[in-house]
Amino acid sequence: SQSPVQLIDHLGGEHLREALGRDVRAGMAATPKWLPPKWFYDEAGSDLFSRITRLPEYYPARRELAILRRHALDIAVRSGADTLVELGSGTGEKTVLLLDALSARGTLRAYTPVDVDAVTLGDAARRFASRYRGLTVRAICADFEAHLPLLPRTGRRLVAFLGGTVGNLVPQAREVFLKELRATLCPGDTFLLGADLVKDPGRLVAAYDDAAGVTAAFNRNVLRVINRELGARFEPEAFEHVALYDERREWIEMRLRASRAMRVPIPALDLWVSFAAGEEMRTEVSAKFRLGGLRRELMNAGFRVERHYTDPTGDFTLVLARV
Ligand code: AVJ
Repeated sequence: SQSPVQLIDHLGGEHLREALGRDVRAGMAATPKWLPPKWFYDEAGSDLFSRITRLPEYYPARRELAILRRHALDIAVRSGADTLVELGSGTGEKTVLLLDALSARGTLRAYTPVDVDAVTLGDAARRFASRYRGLTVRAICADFEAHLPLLPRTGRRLVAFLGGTVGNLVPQAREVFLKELRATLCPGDTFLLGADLVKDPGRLVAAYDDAAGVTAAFNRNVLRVINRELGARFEPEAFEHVALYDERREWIEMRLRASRAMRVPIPALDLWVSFAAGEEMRTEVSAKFRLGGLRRELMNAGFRVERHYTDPTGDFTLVLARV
């Protein structure tokens, strides 16, 4: 017997196209140009990201899984949650570990995955509904920067934000996000945050510039999304993948570099965008953290940090916090 699956779509109809259009218009008018990383994740982009998580250079996914394998039960016990809310849930590879732990405790009732990619979200929702008998799956297609106040407030919740995705937010946006999230939580709710830690720049850059070129394809995918949704005519192959580590700001930046001068039409925005040869636009920031700084950011947003779990190599950390 299949458990109930509910799909709530905050990015349906014209919403996605409008939000993308606003971001592209703002980003293409800026100097340097930029695009927000959330638009990597259509179905193809989600698949490419899954492939990234299996690359030898991309250590964060493996480290986080190792931490969860070891500590998911402790997290489940401390949270006491009956509802898992997962921001940026993707294909849900690590979700299983949390759901298994919560279900072993006998408290699990509901899973609320939240993701911008409706296809991947629907697949994951159905998969989890058939795997866990009696689990209510409430899948929410939404942008966690825009739609936090719309998340359901039922149950005692463990909100998980894994993979280091918090690093996609620059410090100012992170502060806003953490405060907003804190405001949506109730006494008894817990927050589990995964963050990639500062380390040797060589390893960091390799993780974002893999030998097989999967990250390069992922990076260029944002141009395909814009072509499809806004009728633009970017030539993805005319842009080179760039990954660099900014040592001062302690973040990875991914960029797309125009290999020659170009003018690109974006009909839905009634816009032509010019690129000089060699011009770079920023497509992602992936911030790397230090434990002290992360704790401070959480405390500053009104969280109480209960525990942190770091893998033996010190590459990655999960922080469990309460309101
Ligand atoms: C999904 C945001 C955690 O920043 O490491 C992987 C995305 N970008 N390779 C990250 C990503 C390039 C990833 N997050």
